[in-house]
Amino acid sequence: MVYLYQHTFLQGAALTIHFARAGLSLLGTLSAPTLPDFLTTNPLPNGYPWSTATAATTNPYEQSPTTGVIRSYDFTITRGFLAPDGVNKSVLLVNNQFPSPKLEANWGDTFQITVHNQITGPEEGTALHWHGILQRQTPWFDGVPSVQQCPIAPGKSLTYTFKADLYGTSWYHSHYSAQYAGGLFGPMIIYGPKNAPYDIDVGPVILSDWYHDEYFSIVEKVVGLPPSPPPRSNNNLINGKMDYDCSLVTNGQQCTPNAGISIFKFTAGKTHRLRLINAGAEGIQRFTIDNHTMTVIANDFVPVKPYQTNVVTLGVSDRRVRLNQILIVRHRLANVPTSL
Ligand SMILES: [Cu+2]
Repeated sequence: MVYLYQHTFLQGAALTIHFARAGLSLLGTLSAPTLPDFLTTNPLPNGYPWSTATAATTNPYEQSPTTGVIRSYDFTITRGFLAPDGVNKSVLLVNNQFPSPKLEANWGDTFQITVHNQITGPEEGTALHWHGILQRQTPWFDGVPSVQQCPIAPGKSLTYTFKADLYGTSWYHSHYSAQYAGGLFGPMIIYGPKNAPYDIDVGPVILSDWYHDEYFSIVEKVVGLPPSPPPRSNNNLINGKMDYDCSLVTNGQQCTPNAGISIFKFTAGKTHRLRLINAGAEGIQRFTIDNHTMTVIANDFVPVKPYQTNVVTLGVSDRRVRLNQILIVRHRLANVPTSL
């Protein structure tokens, strides 16, 4: 279990960002864009992509609008070397990024995501799972290999087409082996009706445990004979970044100290929405902000009656597959606005 108590929150002032690690996404930097209320490159009947539907009058699990708008993405998955916390290691990248790129749509749009498997050194199959999506009309695009699809073979491609039938914050990840513990995950934001007011959408805050060993060696240990419990993670990343004490590296891995932590910009007096995601393989996360109370407004893809708390617990283990897919679990998400 991993607990999280480290945050850096800055108000306004310009800062030097002291990491320059090609391949890391803009998430957790001052260049990360805030998010809109919804995407506007599409029809807006009655002022909204979803017309007159509201959180109070619609159960998205029973009905969703159909906008007819296609959101196309092109993903190329490769291996690369990256040092998210200063420790250089092999990771899986989408379009050369870690965490993988953000997916965005309005409620009722259709995602169309073409995935190219260019994983080499070694080659592996892959498949992407769109966490929380109902896939009512497209169960074959749920992305679990050997259940709904064959893995995408090395050098091959597959286009996933499915409706953004729920709204809120979620994520996607590889469902093949333990590839997502090797970095193959990214945020998925579906804009929908608000059930609580806020001023600024800060966007994804991805919490993830992090292993310096290769994911395949972890799988080998956990499913080997005799099986051993999952190893403890080495670190805990926020938006794919964290510092690490290089004196703890004993296996010869390259380590650069003070790699740099994620930075978020807040405006005093405004209410901010944080989209918390536990994208970890094993660790439960507890999220707090020193001296602040947060209001939880949604859990997974479900808007909830807002309630206040000073700690949000995000589990990864609602369901766990322990056959040949250790570290493949279901994950809880939360959307948290907080006033600063
Ligand atoms: Cu998932």
